[in-house]
Amino acid sequence: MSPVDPKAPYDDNNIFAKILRGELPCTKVYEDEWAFAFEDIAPVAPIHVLVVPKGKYVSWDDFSERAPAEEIAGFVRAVGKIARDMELVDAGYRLINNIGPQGGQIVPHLHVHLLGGRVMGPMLT
Ligand code: D5M
Repeated sequence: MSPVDPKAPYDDNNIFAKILRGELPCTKVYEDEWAFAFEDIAPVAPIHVLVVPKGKYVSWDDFSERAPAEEIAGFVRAVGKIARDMELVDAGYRLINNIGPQGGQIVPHLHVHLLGGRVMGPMLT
């Protein structure tokens, strides 16, 4: 897949849109009014979950500009709740949000990678 253009219009046929509509399978770990979370297909840590907003947003820029405050709060709270539910708070965990071509974003639906279950390296590359 090619890198995401963060300014491109939302593509209703992207993989995560299909997962949200139930058209593609996933291993679901959480769902509420604002967020949906499932296991990453290519995990890089013992716990590697993708958390996506239910709304149609490509990038963090798009989300922070267009989403109502209630939706932003709901999504952020969901990320925190998933970390608590997975008992990651004491050990710690890492959140990664790849945006656009230089950010390494491949799937054009905003998503947060939640990584846990091992010691992370000191720096991102
Ligand atoms: O990363 C996109 C991430 O999405 C990457 O870690 C693989 C993952 N992926 C791709 N397809 C699937 C399906 N079908 N299920 C679960 N996970 C998937 P980024 O570079 O941040 O855009």
